[in-house]
Amino acid sequence: MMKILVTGGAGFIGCNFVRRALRVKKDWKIIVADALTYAGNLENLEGLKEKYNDRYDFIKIDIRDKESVDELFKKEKFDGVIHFAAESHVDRSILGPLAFVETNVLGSVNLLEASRKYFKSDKSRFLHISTDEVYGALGDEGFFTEETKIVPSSPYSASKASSDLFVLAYHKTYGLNVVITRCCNNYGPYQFPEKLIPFMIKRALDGEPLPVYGDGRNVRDWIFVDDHNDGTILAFEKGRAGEVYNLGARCEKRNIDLVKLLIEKLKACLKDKKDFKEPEIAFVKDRPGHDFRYAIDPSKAESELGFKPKISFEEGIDLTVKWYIENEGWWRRIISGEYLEYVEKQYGGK
Ligand code: NAD
Ligand code: TDX
Repeated sequence: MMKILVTGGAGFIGCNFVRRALRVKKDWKIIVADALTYAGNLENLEGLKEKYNDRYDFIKIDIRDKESVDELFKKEKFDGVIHFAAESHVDRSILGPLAFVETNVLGSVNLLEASRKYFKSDKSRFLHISTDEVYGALGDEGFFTEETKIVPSSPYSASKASSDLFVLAYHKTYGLNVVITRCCNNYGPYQFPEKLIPFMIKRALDGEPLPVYGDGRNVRDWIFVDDHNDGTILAFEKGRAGEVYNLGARCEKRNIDLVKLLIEKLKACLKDKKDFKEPEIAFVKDRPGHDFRYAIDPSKAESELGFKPKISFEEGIDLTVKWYIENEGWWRRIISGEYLEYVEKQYGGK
């Protein structure tokens, strides 16, 4: 049995990863380590202990706390770490960058230090989940490859880029067995309703206007979360030590087109509900430093790892819209006072 630590496993991508990995990797024991911040939710992992028993465990731990991290690594002797834990929302990083430095930089270095000292063997691997945002913005043309210069724009992406550099330094300096993946924008079930897709669905269901930043022409490259997670497993198992792999599904959309598509999908799903009214789109003040376009070239992951996304955008969006309609209780329960305060600060009651 391989003992794998999954940090941030109670968050959006992490919880989808844990469910998938427990199903397909029958020789893995997964220990989820998560601080349960506003974005982490134990409900996302419900039923796993009962179903997988001694192949699954959860431990509440803050990766900023070096002593607790050291203690965990000393005790468990991991065969691998898959590091999802992070502060992940760009707009929050603009309102308050420090939490991003503490978790994304310091927290990641705490994990690297513990891995270097207490990993079970030289074969134990540290997989760092990074983002295409470290490459900054593209114009109308071109794609991000693994050779693209790192020029992050936001405090969030600067903190992720910084942790990437530490991960690579631990490979060069200490010979730690590391791999980095950089994925494009994910969507799917369990995404916190602050990110574009679930935020717009929530607003539409609540009859509120949909705030599109700037002129809505910014482009994002989208991937269904399960496809990202299949790429994560491949990179963990087949990636070459010290290498970076871009993951993406070649699926660019302008924000405004995506928001209009979501309205159409919601209208189709809710056609029998008389109280659902078509929401208005409100063009609001642009995000400072808003990257114009992201577009991933995933050729290296395709050729070296055999990475191949399976879910089309049409299928993935249908599934996601349906999930948020059917799981209204889930997102209503996580919208706390803190969430309302954040929305007020970010959107000013609009
Ligand atoms: P998320 O915000 O939904 O979840 C983050 C998780 O990390 C939460 O469970 C939270 O409780 C936990 N966490 C935060 N601070 C912690 C701390 N100090 N100690 C322990 N746990 C802590 O994020 P997500 O969207 O699932 O993203 C997961 C990872 O994937 C992040 O590293 C992010 O940078 C990366 N990523 C995300 C996307 C995307 O589109 N969402 C795309 C590419 C890469
Ligand atoms: O209300 C909004 N209005 C709007 O126009 C929100 C929340 C977003 N947007 C725009 C900004 C972006 O161009 O939509 C696009 C997507 O925004 P987010 O969902 O905030 O994602 P993004 O900033 O692209 O970052 C995401 O992808 C890369 C994740 O949050 C990161 O964690 C990941 O690394």
